Amino acid sequence: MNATHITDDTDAMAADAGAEGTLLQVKLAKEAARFNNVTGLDADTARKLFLLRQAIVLPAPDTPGAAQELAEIATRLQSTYGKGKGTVRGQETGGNDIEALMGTERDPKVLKEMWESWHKVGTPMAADYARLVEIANAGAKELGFADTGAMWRAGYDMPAADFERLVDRLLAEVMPLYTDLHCYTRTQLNAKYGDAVQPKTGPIRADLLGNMWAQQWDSIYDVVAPKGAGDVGYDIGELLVSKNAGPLEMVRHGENFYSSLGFAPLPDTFWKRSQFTKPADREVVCHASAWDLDNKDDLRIKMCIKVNATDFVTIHHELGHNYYQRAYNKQPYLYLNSANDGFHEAIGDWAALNVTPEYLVKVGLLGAEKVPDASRDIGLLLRQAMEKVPGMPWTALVDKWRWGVFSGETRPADYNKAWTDLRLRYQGIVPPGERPADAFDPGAKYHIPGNTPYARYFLARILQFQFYEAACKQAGWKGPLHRCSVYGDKAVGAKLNAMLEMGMAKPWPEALKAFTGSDQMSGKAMLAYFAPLHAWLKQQNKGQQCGW
Ligand code: X8Z
Ligand code: ZN
Repeated sequence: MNATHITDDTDAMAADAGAEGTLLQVKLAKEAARFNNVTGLDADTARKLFLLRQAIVLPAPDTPGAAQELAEIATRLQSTYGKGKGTVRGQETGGNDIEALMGTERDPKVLKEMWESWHKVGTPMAADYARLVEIANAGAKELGFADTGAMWRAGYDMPAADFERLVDRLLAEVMPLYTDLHCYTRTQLNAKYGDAVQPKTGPIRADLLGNMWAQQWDSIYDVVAPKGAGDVGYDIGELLVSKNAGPLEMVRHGENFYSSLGFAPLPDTFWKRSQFTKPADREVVCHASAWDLDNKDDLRIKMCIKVNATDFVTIHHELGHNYYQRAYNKQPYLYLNSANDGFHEAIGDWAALNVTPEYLVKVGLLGAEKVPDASRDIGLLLRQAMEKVPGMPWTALVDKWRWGVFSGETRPADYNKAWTDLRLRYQGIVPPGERPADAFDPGAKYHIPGNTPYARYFLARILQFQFYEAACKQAGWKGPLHRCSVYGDKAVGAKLNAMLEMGMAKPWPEALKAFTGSDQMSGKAMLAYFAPLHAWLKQQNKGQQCGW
């Protein structure tokens, strides 16, 4: 496939297969749509018919050639991204490398160069994207949805309009925490770089935050760490390097966590067939993903692993997909999925929340004498907040942008302006300089050319903390929430497995209730986790003009 070997030929094959798949899915969806107004169906049949109608990311209309054109565009977008390059000090650099370097480079001139050169990847995508929107919308209309965005929002066991309100309600819950983190971070960046690079007030320059999309800021933890208490004493990447642990050992650590909860080891084929590191001899799509090739146990991950803390978390994230896939593999075909797509993204992130200092001691990565004591809690929480909290506005805005694009509210001529406006409004960030008239910055984020809906990551950010709080309660944990690790707890594992096994058979509130006891998504667990930090941030921000 073209994900692990991009050539013109594999692109052509992928496009053909994609078109065939779309045609079949649309045909089945239309047959299912005939039952839209039929009453008296049992709940299970009605659910399956709905899933059949709704479970396509990009539908094509019946018009001859439309499915083929859509598949060719989608393939071209994905491969353009996969082959994308930027420059670092004039040196051409691939996406995976430039992405990692954004976390370590500290020269604002070079960061600007990296950010701007990478964002050029989007420019040739703009026209293709506008055409893709046209075709997919025509397809969605034929299936009875107002537009493709409305179809995506319909996948949450509630009316599409209610889902939009749910996202806004959850975001509003956690935004005060984000705003305080933004304020504190801006102060530290101003102290480091000075007014000319980062002013004391207003938005933050997007390229200074240690990540190409400013979606997580933990890579600049060293820049914002408070003196003394901020020295948390270890960095997972450095621990791995000191142990001579490479990508494979990192994946073994991930597997070991799930094994400790009672999950069966990964099959041999996983180790033989996965792509763990970037092949030297060909172009691949480096953006991490997890695969289930036979709906049974041919599980694989595809990554270009680097030995650092970010990829340690991402490995846990990808394995979460694989364990979920295997847990629900006995479900009927249409239920071979997570309760909603946020659940799929949340399991592995939940697992990574259990990577506490005490856990690292247990698995032999950290010396017991190096465990940071309670005086380092603010540092630990701040580092964790830098990783998790910026994702809240970011994961909400990516699909807010697409919803506007699919509904037609945002016209192709305004694609980039709408993106930059949303980034400012929700994240409080600005590009490092004027954007060129032909810029298409959304194209420089994998999930836009990859056509992966993104609201799932927003839900996952909320859900992972709900899972974590519930699991720690089940385990009888009494200390500060962020120090809890359920590593080795088979009872928690069994309860988790019970939720995973349900697949998509039941509406998501039932799955959530099975594991957490509540059927409501809520930002409270996340806020409880970060409560001591939030109080500290408010102290630090006294006298500052927070917001942007
Ligand atoms: O795309 C991913 C995963 C794919 S399974 C690596 N994530 C989002 C992103 O990178 O933008 C995980 C967190 C958010
Ligand atoms: Zn994922």
